[in-house]
Amino acid sequence: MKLDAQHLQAHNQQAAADHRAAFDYTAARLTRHGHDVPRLLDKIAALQIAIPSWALGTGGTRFGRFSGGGEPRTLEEKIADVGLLHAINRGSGAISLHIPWDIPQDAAAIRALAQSYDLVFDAVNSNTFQDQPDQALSYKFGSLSHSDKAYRRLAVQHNIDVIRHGEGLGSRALTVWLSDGSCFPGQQNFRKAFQRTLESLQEIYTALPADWKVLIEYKPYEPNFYSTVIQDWGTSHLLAAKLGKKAYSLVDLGHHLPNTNIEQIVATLMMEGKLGGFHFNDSKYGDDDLTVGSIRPYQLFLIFNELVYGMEDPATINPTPAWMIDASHNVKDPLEDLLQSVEAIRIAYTQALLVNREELEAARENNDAARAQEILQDAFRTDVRSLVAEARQRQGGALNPIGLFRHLNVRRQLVQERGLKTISTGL
Ligand code: AOS
Ligand code: ZN
Ligand code: ZN
Ligand code: ZN
Repeated sequence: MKLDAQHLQAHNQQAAADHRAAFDYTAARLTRHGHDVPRLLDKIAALQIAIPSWALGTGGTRFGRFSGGGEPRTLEEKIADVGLLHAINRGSGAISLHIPWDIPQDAAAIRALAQSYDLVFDAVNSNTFQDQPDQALSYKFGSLSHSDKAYRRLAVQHNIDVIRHGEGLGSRALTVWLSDGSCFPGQQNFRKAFQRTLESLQEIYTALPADWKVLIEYKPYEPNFYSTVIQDWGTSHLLAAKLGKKAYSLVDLGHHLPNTNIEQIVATLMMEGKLGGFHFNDSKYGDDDLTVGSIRPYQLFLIFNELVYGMEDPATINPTPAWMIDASHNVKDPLEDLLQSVEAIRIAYTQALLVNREELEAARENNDAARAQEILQDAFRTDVRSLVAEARQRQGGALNPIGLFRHLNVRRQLVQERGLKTISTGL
């Protein structure tokens, strides 16, 4: 389904008076505090978050999956869903594909279809954590790190194929996440597994086009529960540093052991110019892949505080990271879930833009911890929702994305179009 622009305008009209009052109040207060509100709105509007093709259907867990109906059955339908999200919120103008779940048979046609929705292709994701039906050798005991060269060659070739697919779509990055590791002490030689992974990545790196990046994602455990070859940011950074200029680390928020200081990892990677991408989600325990901002919004703000500092510091050597969501689960409508995630990201970003950096640095230089906290929390506790809504409205989006989604009965229409029992390709 396509969004009817007039319907959107009418819906915005209903919310206009309330919105105007909130926006005027916030804008006036921020202006009094020395902020340039029009500039803030431009920055908010410029932040575009890629939607993962695997999040458009109900994700489920290893215990089960409860389809919600009307889910996209093809890549074309996935693009239509992201197009709809983008038309509503104007903040999800990119899609991150997963190969082989989303093989573009005709790249030019798929690219044109995406363009018709104002979408570009962000990083393409390879998959050597599952066996494909016709696969000659199994990844049960690893892929890029496998003890047998023939298996490694297969996995390397898959990654090169993914790059080729991505080239056809105008994508400029490959994200590699490996499940390689071991379940029991003694099962694997850590050093050999690392060395083999490095060698495999070097072969993939050689096949990267000049203007491409490879993003190396890390995760401490799951599906392997004793060791994971690329377990943490240090290992990812070590690989990226050995590979060269086009290799970067990718931070997935759910891929840290409890209480890890993720904002400090972000700061360090950006200082080194090695933060290439982000997978946003939220979690209480592990890689829970919950809606962004649903559990720890303050942590998300602190992470954005480092990201904004890293991007706006005149001495920065870090390219703008690729922003992607990596969340999907069982209970919400996946499209509402994604609207909430994009909103949470834009809110945290906006709050981070409000941090008074000069005053914060002065407080730090004076070792004034209380003042530093006041500065951060003043920004975090500012209700910026009307700024985010104003930026979205100026871009042609909805003041209240979920309100519009429900008002239009989008899910009912999708069920009518696609049926109640739909299994999207992928997870
Ligand atoms: C897995 O835990 C990772 O987050 C990866 O990014 C993975 O490729 C993605 O979630 C698709 O399964
Ligand atoms: Zn991820
Ligand atoms: Zn994950
Ligand atoms: Zn995840």
